Amino acid sequence: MKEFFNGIGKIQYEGKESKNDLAFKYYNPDEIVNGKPMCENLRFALSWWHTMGGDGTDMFGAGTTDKKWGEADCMEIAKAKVDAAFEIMDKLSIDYFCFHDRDIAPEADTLEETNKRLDIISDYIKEKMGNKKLLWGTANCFNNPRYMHGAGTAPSADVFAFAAAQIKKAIEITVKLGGKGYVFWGGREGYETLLNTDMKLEQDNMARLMRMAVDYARSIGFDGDFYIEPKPKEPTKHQYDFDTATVLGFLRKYGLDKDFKMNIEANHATLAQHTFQHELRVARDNGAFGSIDANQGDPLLGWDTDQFPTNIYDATFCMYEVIKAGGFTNGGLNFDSKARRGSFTLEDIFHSYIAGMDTFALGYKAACKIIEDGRIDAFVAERYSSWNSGIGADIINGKADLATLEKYALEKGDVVDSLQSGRQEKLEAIVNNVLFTL
Ligand code: XUL
Ligand code: CO
Repeated sequence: MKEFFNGIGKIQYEGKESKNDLAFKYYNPDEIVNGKPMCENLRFALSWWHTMGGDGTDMFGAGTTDKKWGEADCMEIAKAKVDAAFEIMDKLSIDYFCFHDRDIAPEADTLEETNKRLDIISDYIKEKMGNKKLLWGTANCFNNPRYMHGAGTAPSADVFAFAAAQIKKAIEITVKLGGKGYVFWGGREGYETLLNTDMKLEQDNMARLMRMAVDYARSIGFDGDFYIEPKPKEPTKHQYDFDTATVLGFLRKYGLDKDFKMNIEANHATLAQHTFQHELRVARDNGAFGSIDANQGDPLLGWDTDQFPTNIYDATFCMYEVIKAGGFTNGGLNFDSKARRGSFTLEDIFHSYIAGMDTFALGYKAACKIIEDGRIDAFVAERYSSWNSGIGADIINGKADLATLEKYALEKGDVVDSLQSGRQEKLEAIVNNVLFTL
């Protein structure tokens, strides 16, 4: 078997004192934290599109990294890609992977031939998987020109039908490979101008497609989770899956809320002018937390840079939400991230993943320690303690109405004296204190 990354061995955990760039400083897959090995708490996944396909091409220039993997025809290249992907996963101790249909097998001239290619490559993946698992699969319904006006929200019924056929096949492959998740990300499901758009019909149709997908997947034995991955814009000016709150409204309107959870992506949250933690909190509070696309944007750029996550605070607050949501069930941390265009060598793949995995290992430990320390949670509980008894409990239990509250307020007089400081700076200092005594 050809080795693609000569000179790079299995990445070992060497601890925080290590100066070996090709070693984990914080991520120790077998270390028990919070009652489980770190690998089970974090469930890291490789993204096929960025890692195996992304060659650094951007709007202003050609690729900078050779990601061809093979020399012969396109199917030999697709197989070589599989070999290289599993070598990366083995060497980095990554247990899961995610893909779009078109990442694993290139589109042919006809749908029939494209599907044959998918059969061949998914058989090959199945053979090679060993102990690796598919976190989720999805269909790329945004790249081909036929989807220029959308797929499930296309004005053309023929395009909708084609997308449905593509999604059917992507679900079949996901099930065949034992995937526990299936993602809808609506890259072109939105509009550029309302002058040419029947927004209601488009959204009704998207819901129809999702219902068909759920019904079909369940009928062939898919017992995993469906996810919607919110993103407000890019490539489309306005995308219907704007953010988690918007998606929840959509799911409830169409009776899909029992079938879908969220796949929250950090850089999509920031594009929606939210924090990553905000999106996770909205999902958690609504029982809709599912999975994570881990990455980060650049605060000075307004687009989806998909950088590998290195911000410890963001990772900490993310993992705090994940722990409070009860941890991952079918979901995990998929690195929907790419090395910078200037980080063009194959070795940079390893540096990038090591940086991201170490960041989340640290973030996980920090989140556990914040919870164990208890000061933050205790402060929040105390801040809302007026709801536990007296008038607060009466309001919550439905025993109060406007008339009883008016009577209460008239008797009580002004309540400004009952206010307490929000202590934001104190709490931020507690977080720093916990982080830097890890
Ligand atoms: C695009 C994006 C996608 C989805 C899967 O911004 O995040 O790669 O994760 O289609
Ligand atoms: Co994503």
